[in-house]
Amino acid sequence: MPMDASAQDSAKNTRAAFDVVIVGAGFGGMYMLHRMRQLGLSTRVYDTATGVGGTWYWNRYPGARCDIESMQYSYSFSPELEQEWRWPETFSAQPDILRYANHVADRFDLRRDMQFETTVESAHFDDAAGRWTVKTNRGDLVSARWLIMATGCLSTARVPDFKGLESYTGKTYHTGYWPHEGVDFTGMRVGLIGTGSSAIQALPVIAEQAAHITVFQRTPNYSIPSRNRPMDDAYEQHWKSSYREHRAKARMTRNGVITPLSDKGAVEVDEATRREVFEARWKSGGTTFMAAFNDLIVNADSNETAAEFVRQKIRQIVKDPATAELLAAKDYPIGTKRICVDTDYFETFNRPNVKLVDIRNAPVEELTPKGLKQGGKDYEFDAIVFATGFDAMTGTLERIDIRGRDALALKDEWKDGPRTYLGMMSAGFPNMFMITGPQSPSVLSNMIVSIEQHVDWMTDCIAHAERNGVATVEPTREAQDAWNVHNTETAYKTLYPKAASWYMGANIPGKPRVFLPYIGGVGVYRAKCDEIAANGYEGFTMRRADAGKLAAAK
Ligand code: FAD
Ligand code: N01
Repeated sequence: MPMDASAQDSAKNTRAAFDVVIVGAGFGGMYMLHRMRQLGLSTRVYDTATGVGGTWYWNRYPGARCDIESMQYSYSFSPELEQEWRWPETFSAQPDILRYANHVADRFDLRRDMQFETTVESAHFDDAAGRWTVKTNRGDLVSARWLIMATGCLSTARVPDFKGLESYTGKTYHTGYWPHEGVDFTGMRVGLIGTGSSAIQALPVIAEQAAHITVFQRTPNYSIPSRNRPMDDAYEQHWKSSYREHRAKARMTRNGVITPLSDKGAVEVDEATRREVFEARWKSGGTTFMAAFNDLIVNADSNETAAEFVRQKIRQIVKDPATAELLAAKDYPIGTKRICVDTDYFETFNRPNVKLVDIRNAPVEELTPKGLKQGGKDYEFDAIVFATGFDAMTGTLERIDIRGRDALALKDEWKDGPRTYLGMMSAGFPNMFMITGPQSPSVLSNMIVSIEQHVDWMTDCIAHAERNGVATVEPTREAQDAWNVHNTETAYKTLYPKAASWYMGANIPGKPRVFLPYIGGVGVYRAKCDEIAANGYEGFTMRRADAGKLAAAK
């Protein structure tokens, strides 16, 4: 992994002033840096990691793979990059996406403005100066006019605070902080906790190596086979020959992905037709299963037909009926936790070295020196894998001591859930943008599409401010409140709030139960953001350095 030279000499920047500080060197931070350079702004990027890639740097667990097709999960900002890069598979594996991120960093010479192995600990806004003061764990104390949080939605992995965690003497791993050198599970007795997307991808691969693996499941998940395959040359050419049109189309879809979306509801057709449609989607594979009908996330009856179809598939695949029944999710609608995509997940439970343990009513009691105790039984493991997810969307931001006007703490402002305007800015925190922040489409979309949309919009806004002598940009409380109401109302028109998911903050004890992403759709959201900009940044207050208001909120 190429290491940034500047990481060695962070001391020289200890008191530097930049136009822009970006926190995070994933796809969001990388593209933002590229755009800020185009504006001629001096920029510094910090990341805790030793290299670029964010999610794809950290999540190196076996089987890690994208659930958006490779031709779509990639940057669109450079036609040359689009043409020259070749993806080996239809759904890219983590090492290929990380290679791509490194290629982009090289191609656009991004590393010279990046400082790795550096965690931003605090960011305080100085009202008088109209600047942010940013402190890192390496002693840097820098200031910037613009602060961009490119910190990611799923970047703070969480191990539940199991009693006795420290007493366990075997190896522990979290899928979100996987060792770079990989892990050889050969001959090991492994415990896997969690059955979300990460576990669903990791299990089949680990099971091939391990002597035995015990999977502890609290909630079963719906998963669709990915049908991943080597990239077909003709398919690649089809995309590359008209990338501009494809990208333009993807930007206006519901979730940033071009996928054949039915114009019919599931309950509008007869049972035989429905089965045929689901069967075809199951055969072609991937998240597109949820687009089989246009009402699956709003109509409980329609949703149930899709859920039951998947349950039947599980019953056909898994030979032991009791295990199949445990794996078949029944008490929340399909798709309201992120739909999973797998390669041989359910099939893996037919292996003699794999055992499923239902812990819904009998949680893990404690970790012990040799393993763990659950349901009154002691299990011994050489390694325990936590696939227990993330403190999503707000967790990473709230771990940084962010203080806006009058030392207002973001954590306090958000104690009942995030409060943002468009998921991009929060009132009281001038000049601080959040790429794919809470209450934006973010995790409900092809995230590269959403990242590019945010970065481009923010770049235009910053350019507008720079051109017009604007010192601070900040949303009004009224606009923010209206967006919060809209975000919640939109979510409650769907079935999503019915699941205890991380979208609702339900996976973190004590986290407020509010729907975190914006579900109105990528295309709708983009049009709204564009309209706001065209109307002179409606809902934002822009102040000149002399405190005169340039554009008041409407
Ligand atoms: P990230 O990639 O999360 O990067 C954020 C960076 O900020 C990290 O490198 C982190 O170290 C750094 N950072 C955070 N806080 C600090 C701090 N205080 N100081 C310094 N650095 C900090 N999305 C899809 O669209 N399709 C998929 O198939 C898909 N698969 C995924 C699979 C996994 C396992 C996970 C976890 C996520 C997946 N996602 C997927 C979502 C994925 O996070 C986004 O697609 C995208 O990579 C996010 O890029 P980002 O730059 O916004 O954030
Ligand atoms: O995390 P998760 P993830 N005791 O939160 C269980 C993206 N992603 O890393 O459901 C026992 O989904 C928890 O149980 P429950 C994608 O957006 C994409 O798998 O809360 N179990 C659950 O089973 C995804 O949604 C891909 O009851 C405990 C699991 O741990 C997001 O990242 C691949 C527990 C956590 O599942 C997060 O996925 C990977 C406890 N105390 C990730 N605490 C693709 O395929 C938690 N669990 C593209």
